[in-house]
Amino acid sequence: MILYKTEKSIVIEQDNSLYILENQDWDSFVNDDHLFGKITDTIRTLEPAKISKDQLLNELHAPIQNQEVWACGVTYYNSKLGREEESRDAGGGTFYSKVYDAERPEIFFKATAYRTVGPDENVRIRKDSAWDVPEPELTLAVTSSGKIVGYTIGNDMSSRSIEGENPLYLPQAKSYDGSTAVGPGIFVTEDPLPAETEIRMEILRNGNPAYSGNIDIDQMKRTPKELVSWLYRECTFPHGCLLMTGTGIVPGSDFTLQSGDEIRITIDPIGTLVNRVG
Ligand code: DO4
Ligand code: MG
Repeated sequence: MILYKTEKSIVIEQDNSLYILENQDWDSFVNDDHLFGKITDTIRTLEPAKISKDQLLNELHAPIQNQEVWACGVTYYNSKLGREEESRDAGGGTFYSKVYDAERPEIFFKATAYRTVGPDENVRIRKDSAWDVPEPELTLAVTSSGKIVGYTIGNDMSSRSIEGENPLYLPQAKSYDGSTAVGPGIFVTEDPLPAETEIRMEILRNGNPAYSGNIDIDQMKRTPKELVSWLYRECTFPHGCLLMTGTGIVPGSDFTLQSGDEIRITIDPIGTLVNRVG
């Protein structure tokens, strides 16, 4: 089942039917260790809504309210290679292979809802950056207690020129207005996603394919639970959080995003997150 957020309601999609919950607070609804069971019980009491999926898709907001977005880095071999390449001249190359092999993962603060956009909204590239990419990432919906109750799609927009100039510039490369996209909804399940779950990204420029890539989540070096346990060691999350699990899709060094590019990230069964570069 998938949970969507609109301006005034929460919408549940289950077996091709949509159910609308009015007057529900997103934070308290989602931050529940028994979310799957709660939704199952709730839709038993409701009639399917008479709106189409297309209508719903036009009204979607990012599935976030007071949650913080955190992100993990260098969790895929491709990301280690990409980071080593971009920071070679700056002498940062060895940090990335060390963190790839270390017990402690790289985890960084990415955004609040204020810097996050939802489906069909514009992401941004920084004006002081020359080399920019989207990072398509499986994103975990985690409760206050540290339980993973669902999955969404995240785009960890990144400035490779700023990150490559000096690893200490990471927060500026990663966190700025419009640097984060999540959605379209939260796929709620009690089971881990299958290992062969695929992340696909397509970038369209003037309607033509400019880049495409894909990776299976079993190429991730760490498990979602492991990443959550590191994040929750010394941080509490009163409303739960969203945790991006890192990218395994790294366009070649000749690729940089341009204004107007359309970024399409698909993870079945979550859906497709579409954003344009503003
Ligand atoms: O170390 C830089 C960030 C890497 C990252 O965001 C990723 O691997 O997804
Ligand atoms: Mg990333």
